[in-house]
Amino acid sequence: MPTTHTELVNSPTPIPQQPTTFTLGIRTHTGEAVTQFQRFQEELMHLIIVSEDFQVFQHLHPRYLGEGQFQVTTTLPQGGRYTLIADYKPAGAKETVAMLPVAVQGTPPAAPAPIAQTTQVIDTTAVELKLPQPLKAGLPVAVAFRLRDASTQQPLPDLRPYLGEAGHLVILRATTPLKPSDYLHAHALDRQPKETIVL
Ligand SMILES: [Cu+2]
Repeated sequence: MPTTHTELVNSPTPIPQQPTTFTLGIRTHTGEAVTQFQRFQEELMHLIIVSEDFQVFQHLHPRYLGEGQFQVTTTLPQGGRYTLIADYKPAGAKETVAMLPVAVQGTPPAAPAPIAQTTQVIDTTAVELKLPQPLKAGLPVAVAFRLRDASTQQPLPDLRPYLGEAGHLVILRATTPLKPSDYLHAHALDRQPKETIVL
């Protein structure tokens, strides 16, 4: 059981391709605002926004307003159902993950078929996923990503840590509605980035 309660204070109805402001309030179960938070991965709150079909994924850092409230403005590209995943650490308590459903006006376009290849090109970077097989539930697994320049196939010369880590990995179970146990956030084993990042 989380020790805090997370809610959307301003319950907006987002419109696709228009900025929306989300205000999140963190309270204790007796209703008082939680006002002390511990920074982790350099931020007080990490907010993942993901569409139900996984076509939209954002990782944002809401601004702390005081009195237990965080605020962020973002633009969601298409209609449909989304989940806001708020990840934060109240001072002296465990990391807390809260799922907040949000509906964006309109319906999403049909999602493309899931990607089956283990290499994807993102901008100019080729990212290759290396997963040991078979995967077994309940056992630790090393997930590796090899990063190369997509045109030259050479290692990237200028990788730097981001938010204090060489790599951040978010894994979500494809299910509706998402629960905190369907969300996993891991970091690279090594602090210094290199060609292959293992998490
Ligand atoms: Cu973050």
